[in-house]
Amino acid sequence: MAQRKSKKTNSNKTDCSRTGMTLIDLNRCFNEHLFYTQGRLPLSATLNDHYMAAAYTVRDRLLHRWVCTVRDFIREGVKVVGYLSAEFLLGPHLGNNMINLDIFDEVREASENVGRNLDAMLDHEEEPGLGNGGLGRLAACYLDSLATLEIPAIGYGIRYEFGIFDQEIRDGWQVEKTDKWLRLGNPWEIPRPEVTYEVKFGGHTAGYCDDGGCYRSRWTPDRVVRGIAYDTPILGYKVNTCNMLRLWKAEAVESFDFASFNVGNYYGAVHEKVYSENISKVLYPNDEQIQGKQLRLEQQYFFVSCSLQDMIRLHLAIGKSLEYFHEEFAIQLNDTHPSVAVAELMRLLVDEHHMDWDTAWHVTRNVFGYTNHTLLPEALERWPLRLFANLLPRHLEIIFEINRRFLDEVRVIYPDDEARIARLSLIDEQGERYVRMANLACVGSRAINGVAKLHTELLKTTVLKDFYELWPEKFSNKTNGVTPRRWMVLSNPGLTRLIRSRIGGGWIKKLDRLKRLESYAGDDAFRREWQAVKTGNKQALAALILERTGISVNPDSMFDIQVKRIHEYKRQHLNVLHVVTLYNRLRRNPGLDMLPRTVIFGGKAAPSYYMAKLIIKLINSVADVVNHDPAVRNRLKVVFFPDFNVKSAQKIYPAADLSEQISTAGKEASGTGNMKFSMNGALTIGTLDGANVEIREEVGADNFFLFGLTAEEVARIKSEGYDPRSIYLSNPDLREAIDLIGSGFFSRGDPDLFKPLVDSLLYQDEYMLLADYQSYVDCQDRVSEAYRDRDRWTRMAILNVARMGKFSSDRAIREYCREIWRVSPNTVEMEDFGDLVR
Ligand code: GLG
Repeated sequence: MAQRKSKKTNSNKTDCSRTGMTLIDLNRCFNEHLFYTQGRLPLSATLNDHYMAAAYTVRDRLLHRWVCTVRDFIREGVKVVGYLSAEFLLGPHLGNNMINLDIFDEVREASENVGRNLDAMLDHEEEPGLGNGGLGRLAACYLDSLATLEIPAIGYGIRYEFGIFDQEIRDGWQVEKTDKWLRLGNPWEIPRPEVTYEVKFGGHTAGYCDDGGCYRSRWTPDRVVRGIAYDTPILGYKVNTCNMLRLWKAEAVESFDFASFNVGNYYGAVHEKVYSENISKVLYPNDEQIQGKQLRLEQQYFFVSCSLQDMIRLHLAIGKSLEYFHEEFAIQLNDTHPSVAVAELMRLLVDEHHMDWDTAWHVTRNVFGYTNHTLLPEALERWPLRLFANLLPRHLEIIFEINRRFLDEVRVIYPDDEARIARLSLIDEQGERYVRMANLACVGSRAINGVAKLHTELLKTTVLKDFYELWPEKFSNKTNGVTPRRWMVLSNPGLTRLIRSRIGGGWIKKLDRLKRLESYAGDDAFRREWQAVKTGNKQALAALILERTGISVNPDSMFDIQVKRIHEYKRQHLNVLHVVTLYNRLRRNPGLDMLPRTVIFGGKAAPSYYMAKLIIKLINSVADVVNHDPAVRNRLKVVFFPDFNVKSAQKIYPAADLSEQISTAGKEASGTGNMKFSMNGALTIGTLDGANVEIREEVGADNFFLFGLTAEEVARIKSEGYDPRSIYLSNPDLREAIDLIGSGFFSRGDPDLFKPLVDSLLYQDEYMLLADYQSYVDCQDRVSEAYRDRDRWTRMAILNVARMGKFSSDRAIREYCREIWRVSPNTVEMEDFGDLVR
């Protein structure tokens, strides 16, 4: 077999003609896939056929690089990052892979050659919505950066048959529709029916003495499920590294229970199959909150167990002993969702691979890192002990043993501090007993990190304070980042072209280089071109809004956008209070010279989160009245953009003038939408929360619209006793806005509809909207003033983009690699496997 190495990285001419990168190669491959994969002649091909042919054409090129990457894994025994995440919100693949392969224009031409518009094909792709929001999207950005930085990595998660629900709006209310993303097949994944692991549930344990006289525990489960690997290639930008995302699908070990079948119980026979497959059936649609649902724990354990077994198999396959597992793998726990991994790795090492406890604990403690993504107390995962014991009896034993040893250590350091011991314990013993997953993750990890400076500080002083005092050296901050490939190059081609025309394309991999744009902020011609790009993006979004909602918006108005999950702490209803305030001004003074604004909202509410759904209804109700009031005369428009997802996000961020990042300070761990807006030239109105703090630091206070209480002030006012009603009574504008909502004005005369919302503001106001209201409205007035001066605004926007270098996920991943995972890049060289594939 002749295998030649081609030195050129991501060369446009590889020797392997099957996956060549020239237009001729691509044309041929496209037509071959149309014919041999889809079984179509061009004259009968549908849009889906063309999309599939394009996808397979691109995928072939990914697979070539993937094969080379795996070859290096095996040959060079490099340390690998295992990123465990219950969510990966990837978004559509085709466009992104074309960008990363650097064949966007060629594929556009190849598709035009078969008479198909590329944009129609890109639009046609169903996105894998295997995540709720920021956390899952962060995981996807990190996979892109890991590959781009040439770090060997595997993402591990669940192949949900149904991802995050599709959102429809009916009569102003959110209606959830099942997400059938696999309906037309998924050309990006490769099923590996031979890569399977068994995962045990339930049953009981019994002690025994092994041959060496050691006391051990044997687990006899009452149910076994099989996990099957589905692999998706993840290519880096203009490199040959192609990592993989390995997602697990659950199946029954035996699809038919023949005993039941033979006695005529057909339904009984398939029950086992249905039951097992349930595990990977659907994503839980809650982003900040979990309820103690058994299926959720089953999902977590299922994917964690498959993933750890897989890593162990890979480790053993290269001939290494498991004592060195932590030297070959660095495993990151993306939130507490996969934290049962700490107990599972102990079980695998001790029970299945017969390692002694101390060695196994050494390996475990050195392999894991834990990222915390939220301070919200209701989002900290705890499992009722009884539920945990029923499902994972052996793991509970292991957790008790870890806890016993851990608390013994703690007692030496803090003798007689029982309160502290109770707080650190892996088991919550007050009232009903719970397993505390964050504590398990902290005890079982080498490194613990928050996702923005402020968040990490708050972790150290609040929810993880005791752990910080115990092990300050384990803590560090890793401020989130987003990938400029998807969030600039792919979604904003106009801006990318403009930036390239002045400073080249080096910034796409080294985002700090955007700094060079600073000198263009004062350049008239550049500013005009910049404005033209923004206007084009706004026109495109306006067309999409019209198509999706029937609302026609004016691209010359300021696009003021808040897109993210709907949650009280994110305060979409504060934004609504501002809208109502503007509306009241117009009603009071019909001739008012007001800056025309289009206020756009988008985001899903967890299906069981009543208040969030009521906020959606409120937005739509206000929109309905405002948009139809002739007195407003197009100075104010309100839009709720339905079904906000990665695909629509790619059209929304580039069209924004103003980015709303208005969470109560101390509540949003980081935020990543804030970064995407800013990278696309929107200015931010925001509180000092999450990564807003660092965005403001980077872009400069003059280029950021700051308002509201600080996290410290929020905490202080709360502790002193906060009285929202007195604010309501003393602020006439606020009162007018709230009263209008409460009066039934926006609800066809029904004063009850929004009463729960109004009451929660007046009598509780957990997220302190009223405290921040005036500061927000004043700040919005400054925004309007600034927008009137287009040149000044554009200068600020350019400086925002120029100073966003820090928020590339490449920077974040470099920090994780250096400080947590201790892994280094490995350049993959292309190899011609010509004789193998010709
Ligand atoms: C969390 C937080 C966000 C954060 C994201 C990624 O709420 O503030 O940006 O993770 O770290 N559940 C989330 O989306």
